Amino acid sequence: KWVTFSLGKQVGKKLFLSNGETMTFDKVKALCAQFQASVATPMNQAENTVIQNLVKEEAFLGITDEETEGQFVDLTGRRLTYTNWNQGEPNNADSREDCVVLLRSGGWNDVPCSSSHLAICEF
Ligand code: GN1
Ligand code: CA
Repeated sequence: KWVTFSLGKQVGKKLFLSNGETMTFDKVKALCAQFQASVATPMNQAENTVIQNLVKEEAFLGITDEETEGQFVDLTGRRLTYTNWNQGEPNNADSREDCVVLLRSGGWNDVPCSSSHLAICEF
């Protein structure tokens, strides 16, 4: 099936692309992997702002604490050197929030990985 990445923006050497579709976190990972890409993971404020301005809805980031509760890592397992948690987050609401979305405000919120949010890949 053809995938059309209709939204994109380059920042430094990184390219963020979205097909504008919402899906569960596993599906976002699979979509990006299909193109040898990863799930969007802002490494600094400039990248965070680019993602925030690229889209009009909450988008998954390539960050989880599925392995160890409370210890958020990127998809290569590395601890984060940049975070932008919204006030009061991460709160692991209902003890089931192991994935992360970028809110419209640019802040981050942990949410269930089974929820559906916008897919953004980074190349
Ligand atoms: C949402 O719906 P509520 O208030 O229980 C959100 C949480 C946030 C919280 C912030 C599924 O939880 O992740 O931490 O708002 N839940 C979902 O107030 O997005
Ligand atoms: Ca939360």
